[in-house]
Amino acid sequence: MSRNDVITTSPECRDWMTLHTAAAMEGARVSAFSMYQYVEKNTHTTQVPAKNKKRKENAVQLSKSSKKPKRRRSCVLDVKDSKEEEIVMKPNEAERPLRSGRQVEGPALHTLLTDLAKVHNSRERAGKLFEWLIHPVPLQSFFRDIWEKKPALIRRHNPEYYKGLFSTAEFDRILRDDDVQFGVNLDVTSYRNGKRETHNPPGRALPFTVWDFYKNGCSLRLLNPQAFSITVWNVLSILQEHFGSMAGANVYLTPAGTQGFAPHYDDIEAFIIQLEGRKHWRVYNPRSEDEVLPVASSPNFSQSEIGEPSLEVVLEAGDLLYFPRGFIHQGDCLPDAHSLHITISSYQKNSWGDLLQKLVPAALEMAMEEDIEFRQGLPLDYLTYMGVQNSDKEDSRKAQFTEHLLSLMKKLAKYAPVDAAVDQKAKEFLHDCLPPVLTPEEQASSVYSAPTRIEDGKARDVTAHIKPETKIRLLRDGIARLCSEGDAVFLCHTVDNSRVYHKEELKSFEVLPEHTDAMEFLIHSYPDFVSVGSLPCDSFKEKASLAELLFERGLIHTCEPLLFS
Ligand SMILES: O=C(O)CCC(=O)C(=O)O
Ligand SMILES: [Mn+2]
Repeated sequence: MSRNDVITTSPECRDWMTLHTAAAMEGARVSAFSMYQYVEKNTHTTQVPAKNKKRKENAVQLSKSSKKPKRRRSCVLDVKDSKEEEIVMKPNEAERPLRSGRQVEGPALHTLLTDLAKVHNSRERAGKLFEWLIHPVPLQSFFRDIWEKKPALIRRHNPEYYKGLFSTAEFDRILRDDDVQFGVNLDVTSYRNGKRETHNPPGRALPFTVWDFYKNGCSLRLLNPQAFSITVWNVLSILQEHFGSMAGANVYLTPAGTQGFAPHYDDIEAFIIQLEGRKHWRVYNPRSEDEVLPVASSPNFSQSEIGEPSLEVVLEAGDLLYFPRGFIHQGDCLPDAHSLHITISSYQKNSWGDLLQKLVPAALEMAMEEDIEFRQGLPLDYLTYMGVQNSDKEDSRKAQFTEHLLSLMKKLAKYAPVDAAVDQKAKEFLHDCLPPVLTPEEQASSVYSAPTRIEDGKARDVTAHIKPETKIRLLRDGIARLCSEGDAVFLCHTVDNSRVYHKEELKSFEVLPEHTDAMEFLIHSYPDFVSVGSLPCDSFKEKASLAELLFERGLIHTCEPLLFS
């Protein structure tokens, strides 16, 4: 370990370490000395199995590197320790609290969400919520220095910081009140003596059984807490707008002195939020370039496959640990404390490569349609000199073949329908999105507060009075998008999505030609309210019919509550 790799702890931390080390040493399972240190160990090499030779040779003259990844120095930020703040914060990027007053102690979550509900622009609201999550690291430096690059620990010394997000009591309430199914919504797991097991019985996860598993040392993973907890739903539905990519979550409850999962890496950016108790975490750098920002999660690893951790820490309630996809991790509970954490995730399949996966086939389709060179036949004999079985053969035709192929690939770029491919990504995102949790104001000024149309078994005529001066806007910035399908234009939206991932199809409806300009105008006007009269349609009838349609579908709200009669 080089001298620079050691990040010193604050004096408070060292006292705390001494105090707790003795307690930890009594525990049989955990290495007490390493447990309470913040240490970076980057000098260890881990053996990676040799790659399949043929796989490399299959690439068209493109060599694939299997180099060790660059050293990644994780970030430790102790909010009480100004020296460590300097690791990630420039002096002029000082604290930017959401609210005035004390800065280290964030406002309780419910107060924060109430305050955020008053933020006029939903995108700004999303940014502020993310700022709160990673506070006091400024947004800009997080995305510049940490995101997708290295782990970061924010040690807060404030067990209340994330209070209200989720709790063991809420877990119990959910098991009692909701239809939680083993294997679908809840996993019961253990990792003992290097063996990872799942213990899910069939059927509904009733608390009586679930807590018995827990008592016997099993971990519990609640797979989609957003479906059961309004707060988690609210937080994720706001954050997804900041990421422009689905925000998901899992909750993990682990009994004292146990571990529930084997070492592994995930295919998402992970924000581990410690809610209750403590957990000892070990995080390991990706083992090779191939495993940096991987496209899929790993299998379970054995301890001998992963080398030494680059970050080892005990998370306390209120702390945040971030690591990018590809960083192997494992967490275990100390003998004297249980742990409850929620992992908020994003950026699954949201890379340039994922966009290219949409773009390249579409470009090829266009090129084949428009360019005869792409339709000309392959050489009669190309199978005799190309392909893996001929890879060691010397043949002058090979160079000619690859050269022509590369010239076509270059040409392909000219046909790339970039906007259409981005729209494909956008549609997938809209489908992945959680529906918005409406603020009281949004609720009061949208269709959800429209008067009932049924009285004493009789349907009533209720008319919404949409006038030229009625001011409207989309409910949220990210809830709808215009997409073209052949000659037709559709409005895809999130408002009817389910809290359960992909339970519903992507929702959309066709936008009439006389409404498309107005729809675009409305989308681009956000966050401003615009009067119905200002919509670019030929007649007020057309303007009002679009406003009515969007209101009825719950996509817009009005500046002032509408009048009905
Ligand atoms: O808590 C654990 O044992 C594992 C949790 C985990 O893998 C995660 O949060 O991504
Ligand atoms: Mn994980």
